Parts: sequence; structure tokens; C-alpha cells
Amino acid sequence: SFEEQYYPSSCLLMDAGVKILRRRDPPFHNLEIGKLFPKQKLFRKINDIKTCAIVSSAGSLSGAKLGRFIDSHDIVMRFNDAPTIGYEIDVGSKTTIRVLNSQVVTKPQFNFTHASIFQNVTIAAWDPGKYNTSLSEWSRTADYDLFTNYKIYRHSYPKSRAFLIDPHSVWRLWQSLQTFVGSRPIRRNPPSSGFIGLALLLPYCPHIDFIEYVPSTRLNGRCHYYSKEMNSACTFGAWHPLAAEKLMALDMNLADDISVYQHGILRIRRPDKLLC
Ligand code: NCC
Repeated sequence: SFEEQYYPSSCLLMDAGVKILRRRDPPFHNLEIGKLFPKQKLFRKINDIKTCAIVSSAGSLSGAKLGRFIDSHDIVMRFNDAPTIGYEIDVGSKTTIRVLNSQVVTKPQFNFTHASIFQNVTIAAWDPGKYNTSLSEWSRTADYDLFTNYKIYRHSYPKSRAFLIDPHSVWRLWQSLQTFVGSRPIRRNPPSSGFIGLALLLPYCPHIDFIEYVPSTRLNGRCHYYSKEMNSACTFGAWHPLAAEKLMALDMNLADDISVYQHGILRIRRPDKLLC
């Protein structure tokens, strides 16, 4: 029956096991770079985490006035070089963790090793590598060589909490997305930082408020709230399987339509282990 076949999307997301690489993880336990991974876990005081917010970088955050709401959460996740300064009323000012794609770590324009936006905040950086390569291979052939700047950063700030996301877990997440959409194949490109961030954070949070990921009625065609660029592909996807991600996130949502489409807030609950 339908009942028996139903498997919650949030379980599919958790099953992907998106995680940071740890020192003890082979092959990194034998590699120089592994010694640079922080000894700490991703978050301190995990039991104290009650509320989490993820702030997409979408243009339709302009005028949202969600800053106070966002800052009231214990954990606030943001992406890449999305600023808060100058945008506090709409997006808040608190940042606990930034998820960065490897271009942001690598390209000089972002100045990863020195820009203040990347300091005093937990960093989780990812690079997809080629599909189905080993981790040793990835450590030599990442799409963008994030290791060089990661090394510089960790040497400059030994107390920093800067982590690398396991690329295999990124591709498992891609597989979960494929399972969710069923027989319609999604393209073989990694999920967006937003979706990777959701999967990384959910195990730590009883629930997550994901802000302006499923577009609200503020939808304005702009790519980012912090630039004037018009580009709908940022919202609906061109390279990343963004539309499928958003359908899956909506499938996990518990909030009502007013919350999702007027305020731009999805609420996603961590599934009970017994459920999965
Ligand atoms: O744009 P980006 O994404 O940094 O956005 C972060 C996450 O917010 C969600 N988003 C963003 C814009 C929008 N209109 N709707 C949204 O839902 C997405 O979940 C997105 O992941 C990335 O995922 O890392 C990405 O990074 C940019 C770019 O590299 C960085 O912004 C740095 O400039 C990519 N753009 C390009 O490479 C040109 C983008 O494809 C993905």
C-alpha cells in the first residue's frame, strides 16, 4: 500500500550523512592536510541547540525585515560571501557558520584567508570533485584547489573552526535527491550550498527555519539580496539541481502557507530516529 512505501524526505536527507571530515578519517589520518583539521567537533554544546536558522542568499530577502527573527535563533547559517553589514534589518547580524563552495575559498576576489567575513565564525567548505573518485584522488584533483588556502588559513588562525565537508557525502546527498524525484533523472551536478547546509545542520537541530529558500511572494528576479544582478536561474537552478532541492525541502516543511509564501520561512523538523 501507499502507507508502506512512504519514507519521509527528512529521513532521506539524514541518510545521506552529510558530514565534515575528521582527522581520524582515512586517508586523512595519513596525510599532512588531515593534521590541519580542527580537533573540535562542528559545534560546541550540542545539547543546548534548540533553534536554528538557515539564511539563503536570495534576492527576495530584500525588504523581508526578518533580521530580528533570524538573530533569535541559537545557530544561524549563511553562505559564501553573503554580507550582513548594511542588511541587518532584512537578514540579521548573527552568523554561527558559513558554508562555502570551493570557488569562494580559492578565487582571489573573495580573499578567504584575510577577509573579516570569514573570521570568528565556523567554516564548512566543500568541493564536489569528480563523481566516484576516492578521497585521496580528490585531495589531489579537487575542482578548485581549496587545500592551499585552507592550509594558509589554518596556519594563520590555529584556533579557527574551519572544516572541510566530505565530498562523498555531498554525492550521497545528490543520490537522496535523485531518490526523492524518482524516475526523472536530475543532472549529475552537486546540490547547492543551501541544500548541503540543510543536510549538514539538521542532525544538530530539533528544527530549522530555512529563510527564503522556497521563493516567497517577494520574488523579484534578483539573484542576491546584496547585489543588483537580475538572474532567475539563481532561484530556480541552472547548474545545481535547485528546483528538485526546493521541492524536497517543501516536502519536509511543517509551516503553513502564510509562513512559507508571505514570510518566506520553511520549518523543517529533524526526524525521529525511530521514523527512519
Ligand atoms: O548564490 P549562492 O550559491 O552563493 O547562494 C547561496 C545559497 O542560497 C540559495 N539561493 C541563492 C540565491 C537565490 N536566488 N536563491 C537561492 O535559493 C541556494 O541554496 C544557494 O546555494 C552556491 O551554492 O555555493 C552558490 O554560489 C554561487 C557563487 O559561487 C557564490 O555566491 C560566490 O560568488 C554560485 N554562482 C556562481 O558560481 C556564478 C551559485 O551557482 C551557487
